[in-house]
Amino acid sequence: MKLLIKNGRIITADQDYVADILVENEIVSQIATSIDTDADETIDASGKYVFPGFIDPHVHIYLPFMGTYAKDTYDSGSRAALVGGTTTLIEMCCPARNEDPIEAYELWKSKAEGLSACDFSFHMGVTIFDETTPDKLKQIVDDGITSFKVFLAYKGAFGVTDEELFHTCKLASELGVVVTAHCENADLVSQRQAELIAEGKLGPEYHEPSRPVTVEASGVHHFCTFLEMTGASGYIVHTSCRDAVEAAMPFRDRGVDVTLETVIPYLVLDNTYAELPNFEGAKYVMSPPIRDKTHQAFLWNAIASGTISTVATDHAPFDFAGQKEMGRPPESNFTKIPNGIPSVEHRATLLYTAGVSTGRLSLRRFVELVSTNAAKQFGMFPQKGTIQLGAHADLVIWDPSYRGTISASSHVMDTDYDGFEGFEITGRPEVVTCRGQVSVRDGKFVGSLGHGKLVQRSTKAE
Ligand code: DUC
Ligand code: ZN
Ligand code: ZN
Ligand code: ZN
Repeated sequence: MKLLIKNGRIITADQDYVADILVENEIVSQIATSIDTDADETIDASGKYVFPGFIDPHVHIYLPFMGTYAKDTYDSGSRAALVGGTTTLIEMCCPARNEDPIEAYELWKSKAEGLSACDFSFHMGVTIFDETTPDKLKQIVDDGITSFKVFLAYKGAFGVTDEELFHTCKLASELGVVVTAHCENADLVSQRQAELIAEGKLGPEYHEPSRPVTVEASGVHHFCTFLEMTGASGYIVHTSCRDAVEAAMPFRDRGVDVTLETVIPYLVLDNTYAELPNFEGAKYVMSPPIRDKTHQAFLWNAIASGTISTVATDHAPFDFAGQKEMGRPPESNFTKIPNGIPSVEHRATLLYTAGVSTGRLSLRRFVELVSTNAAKQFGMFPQKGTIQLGAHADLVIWDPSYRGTISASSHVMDTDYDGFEGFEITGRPEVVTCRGQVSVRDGKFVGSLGHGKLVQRSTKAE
């Protein structure tokens, strides 16, 4: 199969030029000003941008959580990802504390293999650490899973003790794998929740006050201290506020290898959504919570300057009916609202609309934030995250002239609401290829379920 893409404006983290791209056997085989060859398919990309396939390094697809299950499967989830230009997902594998890591890893993998239309990998959740853990984790790392995930929050479900955190970081440092971390002080959160409920504060608008910015900053400080003590490389997922980012800075200045992520909801939503009438605020409950607008402005500067390296989603989809509603007062309260906002489909279009179209981000920074930096951080570069000879032909042909409106009535994700309902977008992926397979055409999924493969990622040492 030979695919020829002509006259596109190719934009990578460090280059911006017009050329033709030839794709053969899943990889980019030629890039030149003008390629003339008999191709099976030729796509005219004049007036379009060609980006490397986007990578979402933080999603949840299979997720038993808060008494229910996240809504998407790899069927809906990978189709939604591809329509949004995302050709690779890194999912959090989140075993319960009594679950065997190898069995959990095999279970999570079985949900994706043979079903996912896009490529995928996992961060291996470490939710318990005993004497059998190192050997088991080594086996998983040998399968190309070169990052761990720890939760400082959600004690009892996934959260680790400090002793376990120490051993996890030690092992990661030894193996050259990255420790990704959800940083919120779990005990402070539960104490605050109990206080608010005792005061009769039950609605979704109390979710944010139950986990204020200082609680997140405390988690960041705590995690960074463990990185410093063990020499491990860390990646802090979903930083939501100035305080969390600033808590990491002194460690970075002292040479601790810590990278920061934010997620798209924090960049385009603010905490006024939590106050919507009729319990609609529940649609916007995720953790860490959506903050006020001053933090949003700070985050935009931090992604533009490079202080924050990646924009992911933390895609964790729950229906409003039957799932978010589990936390509806007066019978229930905000602590029972499943945490998460469906967003895997909209990350790049929202970032482009609110970032590139407004002049806040350059095209090349956009590519770094949605693709290249994640590929580098998680051992996939230059196979993924750029457009060059020999790289995977994961390509997004982007139409900057497209105008549209986000709606649950047209989205691909399997939820009954869309947190970005009515948002107008400028630009979208018109054609998307995943290892050479045309998977999106005219913005619609045309790929095949099961095409996606587990990505072989390298460690920091390799
Ligand atoms: N936060 C969420 O909002 N959902 C899933 C897990 C998490 O950390
Ligand atoms: Zn998290
Ligand atoms: Zn501390
Ligand atoms: Zn998450």
